[in-house]
Amino acid sequence: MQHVPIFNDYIFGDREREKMEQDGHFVLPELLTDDARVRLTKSLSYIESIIPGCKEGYEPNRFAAEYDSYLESLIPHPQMLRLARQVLGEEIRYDHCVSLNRPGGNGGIHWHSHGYSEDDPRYGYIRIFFYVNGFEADDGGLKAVPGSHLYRDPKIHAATDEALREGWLSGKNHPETGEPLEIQTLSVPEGTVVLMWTHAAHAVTPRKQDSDTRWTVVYGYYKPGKDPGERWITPEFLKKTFKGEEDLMSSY
Ligand SMILES: O=C(O)CCC(=O)C(=O)O
Ligand SMILES: [Fe+2]
Repeated sequence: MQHVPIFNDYIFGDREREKMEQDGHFVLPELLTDDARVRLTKSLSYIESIIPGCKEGYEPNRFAAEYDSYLESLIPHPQMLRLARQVLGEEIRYDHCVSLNRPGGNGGIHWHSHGYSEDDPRYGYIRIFFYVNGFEADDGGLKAVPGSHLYRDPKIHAATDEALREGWLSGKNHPETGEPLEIQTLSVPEGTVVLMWTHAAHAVTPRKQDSDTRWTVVYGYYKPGKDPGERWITPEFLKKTFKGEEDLMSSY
């Protein structure tokens, strides 16, 4: 199958990998091509339109790639897999594709982290966020805590920045630099891709009432070897095979 490019040129070498290891996330501004942004906006608008009245347990946002062939085509896209492998190494598995559209008035999401292989850092899991039309810090903006991922805590929770500072963050330092852990707010231009290790503490600020929809989709990939837990893939979709990438859907 012909793959239309989705990414502009970028560099992800030793220096970038080191920063990702140190911070827990890495921002690739304006990585998405104009063509990919247009197609993604169309696909994500479609997903959003079919949510009302959808089947419980098989929501279009949670199983986005199963409802839209363009979103599906990105799972084995060579540029997507190259990027995932630049972080995780050669052996990778697909975990989920979830739309994260946030219309005006959307409440964002509280501080949290996710899990995978808590006891063995050789196995990693990343989210690849496509912020199709970007965001401002105070308008559906992603926040993170550089270094928090190194604690490999899958159960970080806090309702506010204050609660996080007084709770989980309190007294914690970056294990490598020794600096106190601090909240970082991001603002990113359209077409930005953000990579994030699964144990990183992150949150999203509410979308302003009169803002347009923030179009976003996330793809999860991991290095196999541990139980990834529940994957948001139906048994039918799990049977899919992608040419040259026959292992991508298997769990281990
Ligand atoms: O909506 C976002 O930007 C982030 C959502 C999130 O926390 C996630 O997909 O894990
Ligand atoms: Fe999350």
